[in-house]
Amino acid sequence: MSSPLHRAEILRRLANNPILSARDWPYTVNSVMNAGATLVDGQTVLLCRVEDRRGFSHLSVARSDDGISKWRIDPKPFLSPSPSHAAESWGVEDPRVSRVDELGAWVVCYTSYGPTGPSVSIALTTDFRTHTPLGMICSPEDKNAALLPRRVDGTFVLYHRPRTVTDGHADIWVSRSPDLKSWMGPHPVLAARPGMWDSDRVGMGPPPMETPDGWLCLYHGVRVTVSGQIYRMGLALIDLEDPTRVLRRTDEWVMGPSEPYELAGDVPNVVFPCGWVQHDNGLVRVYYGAADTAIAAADTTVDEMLDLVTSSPDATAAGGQR
Ligand code: BMA
Repeated sequence: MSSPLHRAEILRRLANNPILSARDWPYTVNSVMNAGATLVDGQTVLLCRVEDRRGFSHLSVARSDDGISKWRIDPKPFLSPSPSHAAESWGVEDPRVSRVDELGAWVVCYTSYGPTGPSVSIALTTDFRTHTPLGMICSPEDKNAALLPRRVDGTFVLYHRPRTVTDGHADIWVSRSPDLKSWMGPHPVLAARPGMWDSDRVGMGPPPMETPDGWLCLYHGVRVTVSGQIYRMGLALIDLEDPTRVLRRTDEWVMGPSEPYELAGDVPNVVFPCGWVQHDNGLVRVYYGAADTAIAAADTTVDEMLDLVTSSPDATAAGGQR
């Protein structure tokens, strides 16, 4: 029951969730999940992770006029594992899509997965029909990469999640590049918080969104419990001029698994955001993977997210990293 003591949810699930699942696909697949998202000529384009029934993933395009329904799904994958690239012989996963006006293109950051572990690769596209691979940019183990949509202080900025320690927890780091080929860093940015809902691992969700208050970030956090892992989402705000400096971070999660399609599936208890689309009227639609089985969406606004994150604890006391 709601009472004045219950806070309203800022991410409101669509009534027809999940909006895409394996049964919508024009060919036989196991599951669809974790989609990057963007607008192309007013249409919503999702770049979906599609897992086939061998267990390997590829990336496929789905388009919709309203971003909710009547999805047109391409009959062939947009990006499949490269046969000449052993590091992705187990598939390509979890794309984040950034529109980079300077390049007149979208940059797709995705996880290449193979026997050596997950690594980060990038590709360019101008039409979501063909792509130009730019290769692996972060060696194993590394994943959850998302590029800012513009340079900061002359360099491109990539958030990613290397596995740097042996105790199991993993944090968000940042690397910078003058040309998307050579990379400097990484530098630690946002850490898992012992004892909290994001105590074990954190990873950037969609490419951070530029706002007057800072780069608005939606990230996933993982807690390992005796009955398995729980994936939830939180918000953070990063300094516009210093991409290593976290200004604010919500103490509480902003969305956790609670609906049947999030609680049950190939991997129960997972909400995993990789894409969001900002509309002219201030609406932001977040696309997330539900239980590694389907794609769901939730609506919010930039103002609501900023109100919440700017009233969250000051993170700069911890040296701008939390
Ligand atoms: C992460 C990634 C995601 C997946 C999540 C939950 O490590 O592999 O693709 O959604 O685990 O299984």
